Amino acid sequence: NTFVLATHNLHKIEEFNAILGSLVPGITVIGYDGPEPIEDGVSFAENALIKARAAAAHTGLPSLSDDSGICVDVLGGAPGIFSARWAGSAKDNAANVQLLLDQLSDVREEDRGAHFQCTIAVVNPVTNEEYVVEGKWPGRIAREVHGANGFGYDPVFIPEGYEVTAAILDPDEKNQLSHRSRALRALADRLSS
Ligand code: ITT
Repeated sequence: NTFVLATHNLHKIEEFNAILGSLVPGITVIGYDGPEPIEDGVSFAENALIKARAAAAHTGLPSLSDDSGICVDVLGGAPGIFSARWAGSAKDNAANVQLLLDQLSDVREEDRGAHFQCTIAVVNPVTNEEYVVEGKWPGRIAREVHGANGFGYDPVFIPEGYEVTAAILDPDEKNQLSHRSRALRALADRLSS
């Protein structure tokens, strides 16, 4: 019941461990710092599979990956798979968030809808099994950054049913609601069936 988690994003590892611990007793997720493959897929699922296949090939162990991002309605689903590098090739989170706020500066309240998406790929090199599961978290984009918890676009994402950003929520609350927790619940169902 040991899986390699193919990510270089420490926030994802933290959230995986916090969520999975209670969901799938006995599962162990270990980090993987092998070479980063080129993510040239055109969808979350393709990129998630690229990362999990690379880790599986490198380690010979069952591997997981997380490809995620924020999809903004009025931008036709962008930044989407480009969320980590929205403002340029460096993964500069403050610049990414600022660019998104600037792009939406003239957009009215009712048109600021968005969702987070998380796609998790599972690649088992022993059984040759591969699949993806996904989770979405609906909400809208705030007018300015608020809050210090979480990571990425959390300071500008107001979850549906809330008036504060995901970065104001405490980590436990985010982990009950988030796209990542929804995808991990789908994974837990799959693993137990
Ligand atoms: P790995 O590829 O190494 O896993 P990464 O951060 O580059 O790390 P992605 O290509 O999947 O991963 O980009 C995901 C980006 O989407 C991430 O950098 C954030 O900007 C955003 N994102 C994903 N999940 C998020 C969350 O729960 N809260 C806020 N932002 C999130």
